[in-house]
Order: sequence, then structure tokens, then C-alpha cells
Amino acid sequence: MSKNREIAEMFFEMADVLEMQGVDWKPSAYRKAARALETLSEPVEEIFAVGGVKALMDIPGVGQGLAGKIEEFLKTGRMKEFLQVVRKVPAGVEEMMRVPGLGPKKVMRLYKDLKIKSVEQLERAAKAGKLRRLAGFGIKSEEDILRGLDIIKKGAERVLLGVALPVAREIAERLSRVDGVKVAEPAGSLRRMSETIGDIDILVISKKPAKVMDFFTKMPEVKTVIAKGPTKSTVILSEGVQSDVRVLDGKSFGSALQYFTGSKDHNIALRQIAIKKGFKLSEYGLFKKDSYVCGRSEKEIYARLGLPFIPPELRENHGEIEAAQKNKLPDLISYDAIKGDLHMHTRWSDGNNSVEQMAGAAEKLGYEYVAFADHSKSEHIANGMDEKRLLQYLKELDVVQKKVGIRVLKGSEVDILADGSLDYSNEYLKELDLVVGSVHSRFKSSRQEMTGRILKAFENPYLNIFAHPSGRLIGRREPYDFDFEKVALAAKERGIALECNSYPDRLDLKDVHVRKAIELGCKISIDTDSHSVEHLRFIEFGVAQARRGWAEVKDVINAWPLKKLEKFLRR
Ligand code: DGT
Ligand code: CA
Ligand code: CA
Ligand code: ZN
Repeated sequence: MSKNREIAEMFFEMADVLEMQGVDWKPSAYRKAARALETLSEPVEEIFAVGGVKALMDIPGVGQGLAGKIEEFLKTGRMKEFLQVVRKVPAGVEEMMRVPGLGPKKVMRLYKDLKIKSVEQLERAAKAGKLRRLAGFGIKSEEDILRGLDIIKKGAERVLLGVALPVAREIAERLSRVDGVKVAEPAGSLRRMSETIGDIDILVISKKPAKVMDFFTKMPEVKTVIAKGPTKSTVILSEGVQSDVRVLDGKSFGSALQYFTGSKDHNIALRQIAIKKGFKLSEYGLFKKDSYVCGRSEKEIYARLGLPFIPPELRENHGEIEAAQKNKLPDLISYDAIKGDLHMHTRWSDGNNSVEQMAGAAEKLGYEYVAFADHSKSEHIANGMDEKRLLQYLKELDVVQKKVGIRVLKGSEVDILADGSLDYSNEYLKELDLVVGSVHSRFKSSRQEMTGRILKAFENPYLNIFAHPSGRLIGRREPYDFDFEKVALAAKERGIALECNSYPDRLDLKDVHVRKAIELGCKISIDTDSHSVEHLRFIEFGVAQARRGWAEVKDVINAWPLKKLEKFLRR
């Protein structure tokens, strides 16, 4: 595990424990620093080596106190306060904090009143109906906890794409420099850019497989070697992710890449096409009788089967093979097609950077425009802006516009309140270039209530983008219940785009909903919801989900030139 992650996790843990003890503000300070560390692209040890404690204090959310703790950890390998704080609560109790539906106060009550010390004990007690009798609990919260336990069980074995992808790329990059290696490339669900990853599959072309196996199994981040063979090894990495590496000859690389990219269902369908055409397809190549026809590249395999190349993101056997046969594959939006990010936060609400820093970073990415969307007044915990601050914010956006070379659009992420009204009156909304609307409360409303609330918000003439439409957090929070089709149809009708939020644990809309939305004629906006300059790179994950949802440039409003986007925003 990288030092950044290690320290971030310690800070998160301390925040949880302090919160359970009822300590004020400290938990949120620890969390803020942890989130910044987690998404920092530079290793914290390098920052410290170059600039010392002072440089550590430049990390958003890290003041003198926390910088000192980071220094202590980097120098001694431990953090005294961490040990003191965390010792006060059994590890299992802290783990209970991860169960969706359980906050620190409830966890503390379970521990103190019922002596529940682990997730297992919690499950037993919930199933036995023991929780409902506790003050502040009820049958409903007991059910919520059981559902929460289910979510973490399902999520336990899989990691987010956003976590696995950098790890896989880094390993592939190192493997590609091993003596004798020609190519090293990630395959599997990772190459298909699935939202979560079961294990990291990497394929390597080399004439010296033994060297690859030695290097791979001895990498510093390997925690356990599960199997080490002559051409295939499996390890568990320190982040808890499993990884498989296979070494092949160049002659089979394309067929192996095809096979190990999957998905399994896509492979099965493709193999049937091969059989119909008198071939046999395996990871070793495409064969006629027993003689090798081809296998060096995926492209030639698909071509021999009479098909155009099918992008990995589509390979789920969800109609892509039929579309390929009719030459009707979508002209997928490319990873560099985005012309601007339309949902970002700054220090004006809960972001870590200034408007100018964010705009500068967006300009560096080559964007043509960028839109700021800090939180509206009801978001107290996120430091949402009241009307007075909103006006100051708009002024600053004007100032920054004069300093940067890209168009700065003035927006806000405005809460859709429980009754479907927006958090600012139209008098203010009309001053904005774009309004991003979100549901941030009452996630447990009934399907009818939630659908009604969203449709009501859509009646507002200034709403442009419906952000993270389902409200889910992968592995942590289920989507709220609403009639997606009704909402998508209304969005189309009213000229509102549905967001495909790129934040790694959101990816919301998810792939199948992107596809459904597009089929219904809706437009999509792919945004990062960045809270720091480090987050802007998340756009890749959003584009990936949009590609998995068959999106083309014509469907994505922020892949359009400014003029066309502005026309859409005017509704
Ligand atoms: P994951 O790891 O659960 O996120 O998903 P994948 O798709 O990476 O699955 P994995 O790692 O078990 O296997 C990698 C690929 O190998 C998979 O996408 C397709 C291929 N594969 C694995 N098992 C089978 C199989 O039984 N039949 C066929 N046709 N292909 C398979
Ligand atoms: Ca895999
Ligand atoms: Ca695998
Ligand atoms: Zn946001």
C-alpha cells in the first residue's frame, strides 16, 4: 500500500473513533486531510523529502498538527496518537462503521448497551431481532442494518475501477521494462472498464517467462503468492486485490488478449460464430482444423470472423455482436473528446482548491470551457453558499475569467429540496450559466415520492443537469428508489441532461442507465464532481462508463463546442 493511502486510512480511522467518542470538529478535519491524501498523485514521502513539513502543509486540509503526524509516521513508521486513539475501541467495533446505515453514535450504542464488538456479532443480533429494542433503533433500522451488511459482503471481494486501474497500469509499466518483455497489458474486467474489478489480469509477451514470474512474485507490494508457475502466477497485493499474470508468445497475444478480456458471455458468443464459420477459437489463436490461422492481434481475429473490431467496453454480450454483424456498432465517444468539466467544487464550498487553481488545471487539460458548481445553502455540512455568498462567488468567477484562457461558466450545484423546489429562487438561478440539481437528502423516500420530487424539480426553467441521478455510492449506499424511465423521458422533454458522474465510487448514471437514457433520447453530461485538482483525472472513468453505455459525441453535451453547449443550456 502506498504511504499516501496508508496515512489516509489512519486518518479516516481516527476520525471514526473520535466521532464515536463524540469529539467535535476533529473528525471532519482528519477526513478532509485523508481525502486529500488519498487522491494526491505525488507520493507524500517525496513531498516531505523535497520540502519538509512546510511542503506537507501545502496539502489541502493539512495544517501544522497533521503535518507533524505525517512527519512522525514517515520518520518512525508509527503515529503515536493513532495508536492511542484507536486502542480505545476494539477493531471490530470500528469495522461496524463501514456498515451502511450505521453512524458513529449508533455503533457506540451497540457497543455499550449490547456489547456488540464485531460485524459478525452485529449480524447475529440483527437476525435475532435484538436491535429493535434499543433506544433510537426500530424494526426499520434493524432491516437497514441487515441490508447494509449485505452490501458490504457483496462489495468486499471487488475493488473500484478507480483504485485498481492505476495499480494495474503501474504494474504493467514495470513489467514492460523486465528483460525480454515486449508488451505488458491489462486485460479482464479492467480492460472492459467495469465499475468494479474482481481481480487484475495482466498479459505479457516475452520469450523469457521465468524472468517475468520472478519479477512479478517479488514486487514489494505483493502480500501473498498464491501460485507461481512457469508462465502464470497469481498474487495478492497489499491493497487486498488479487492479480494474475500470464506470459505468452507473440503469436497468441491477440487471441489471449481477446480471451482474457472477456467477458465470458461475449467469448462464448464469439466462439459460436467461429464454429459456424468452420474455425476453432481459443486463447492460443484462431484455427482451421488444427492449423493456426491467426492470433497476433484482436483485430485480425474479429476480421476473420467477419466482424469489425469491438471495443472492450462493449464486450458484455449485450447486443454488441449482433450490432457488429450489421455494421451498426456505435461510434463511441473517445477518451479525449471531453471539452469541459461541468461539475466541480472549490473552497467556496467543500472543495480543496481555489477557483483559479481549478480553472488553471482544467486549462492544462486542454479544455475549452469549465463550469463551477459549488454547493447551495442547504448543504450546511458542505459549507453551502447562501445568496449573499453566491453573489460574491459569481463576482470571483468573473475575476478569474479574465485571468485564464478558457471559458469559465458560472454554475451551482443546487439542492433539490424534499418538495421538489430548488434551493435558490429563480431570481438567483437566472444569474447562472448553468444549474446542476442534486438530491442530497431523504434517500429513503418512497418510489412515488422521489419520482415526484425529481419531476417537480424538472419543471424549474433554469435546471440544466440532474447530477448523480441515482444517489448510489458503490459498496456503501444503494441507489434511492425512483422511476428512471419517467425521469429520463421528462429530462428529454425539458432539455435537461442526466449526469454520468465520474467520481470513482459514484459512476452514476451507471452504464446500463446511460444506454437506456440515450435510447430514450436523453442527453448526458460526463462530469468529475471534483473537489480538488487531483480529481479532474477521474473524467476517464466517467467516459468509460458512458462508452459502456454506448454513448457517442452527439449524446454528450460537454463533448460539444461551447456554442452548441450554450444553446443547450439556454433550453
Ligand atoms: P472480474 O475479475 O470478476 O472483475 O471479471 P473478469 O471478466 O476479469 O473475469 P476473470 O478474471 O475471472 O477472467 C478473465 C477473463 O477470462 C474473462 O473476462 C473471460 C475469460 N474467462 C474466464 N473464465 C472463462 C470461461 O469459463 N469461459 C470463457 N469463455 N472465458 C472465460
Ligand atoms: Ca479479472
Ligand atoms: Ca483473473
Ligand atoms: Zn457536487
